[in-house]
Amino acid sequence: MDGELLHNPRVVAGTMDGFEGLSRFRSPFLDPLRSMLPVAVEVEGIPPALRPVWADRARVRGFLVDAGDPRPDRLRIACAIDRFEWLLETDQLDAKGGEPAESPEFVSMVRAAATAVRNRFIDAFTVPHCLGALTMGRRPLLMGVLNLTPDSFSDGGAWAHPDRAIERALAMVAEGADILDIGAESTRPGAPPVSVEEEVHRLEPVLRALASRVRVPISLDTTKAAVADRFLGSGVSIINDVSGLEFDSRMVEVIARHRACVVINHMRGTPRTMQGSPRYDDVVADICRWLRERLERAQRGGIPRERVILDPGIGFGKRVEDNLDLLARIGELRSLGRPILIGCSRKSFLGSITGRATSDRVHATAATTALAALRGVRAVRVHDVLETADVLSVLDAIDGRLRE
Ligand code: HH2
Repeated sequence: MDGELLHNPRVVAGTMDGFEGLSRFRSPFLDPLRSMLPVAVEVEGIPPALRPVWADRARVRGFLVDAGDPRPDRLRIACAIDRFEWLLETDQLDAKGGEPAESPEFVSMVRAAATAVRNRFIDAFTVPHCLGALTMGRRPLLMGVLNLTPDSFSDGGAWAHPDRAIERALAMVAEGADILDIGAESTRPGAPPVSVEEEVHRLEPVLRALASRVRVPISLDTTKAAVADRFLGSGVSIINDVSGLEFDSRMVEVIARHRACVVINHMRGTPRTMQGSPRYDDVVADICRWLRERLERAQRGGIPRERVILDPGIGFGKRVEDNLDLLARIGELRSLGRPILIGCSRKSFLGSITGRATSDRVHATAATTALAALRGVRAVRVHDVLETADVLSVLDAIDGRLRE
């Protein structure tokens, strides 16, 4: 098996912790000072009986090693960023005159860890979609939510009439949305499914009107290949599939054929079942592994990885503490080497913390937006566009001082 899939490497600690977005260092591979700083990578899939042997081999190779994790297949290895990079660029782990050869499995693990470090420091992405490309950098893109549903958890019914929906879409663009995310089936816990015909019926007038009227890319929040196929190419250029390409076996083919961009979102079960006692071993590691597998599957199905955005699915089959762990450790997902998008907007875990109703969670959402921006998330999906644009503008202005 491919080393990255087997070892699920994640950069877990180092120079990037805390409010790293305001670090004065630029890309470590351009900035020699930063490249000397240490990072730690956690890997899984270590044969338990070999863990002490691999730990010793890693120490000989100049790594700091923590082999004390109670989970016997895990290891943490740390060294300077530039040494990880050097290991990728050279064949220094392969046998050299006199040195004992490392086992291919060990080499594969170290290479996987080094790839995670390289991925972790990607500063900007260009993500092609059907009608152009998204530029995703230090200032996260703002994805404005438009639900054409009677039953969405926070704005159900508000934009169900096409005229109101179109007005709201244009207002969101004026307020600073970089992408519009339009959906016609609620994914709130317990939501009943909607037929293809009903979904198309809700979307048709709004997407037809917006296709020629908005300059920003339109993302379609759907899990149905038939709905995606119907609207890709007529204004829609991104598919936001909250099921992570799970629900409809034709979805990958449709996205690949249209050369669309896709948001792969993590969900456990279905909206009807997802909140039934969700449990994870290690929520961040588990979701990182899940996203890695879906990314691989998408690539095998003909969607180039350059067109994939990954989302841990805040609130989709997660307890409050799972959502908080994901946010606290969101930077680990950057080890996947793809832009991360998150959607915390008005969600119930914010209500659990603040005690506020859905319509009164704009400040709570803003806190998650600020955290996401500082931890290197590349897009935020929100209902309150104007307020979020202000949060991002202030952060960007401060960050800009470091670039001068
Ligand atoms: N959250 C919702 C819907 N779609 N897509 C992505 N990629 N990430 C998310 O976190 C996400 C999403 C749920 O929010 P909302 O659309 O407001 O509610 P509903 O699903 O009830 O329409």
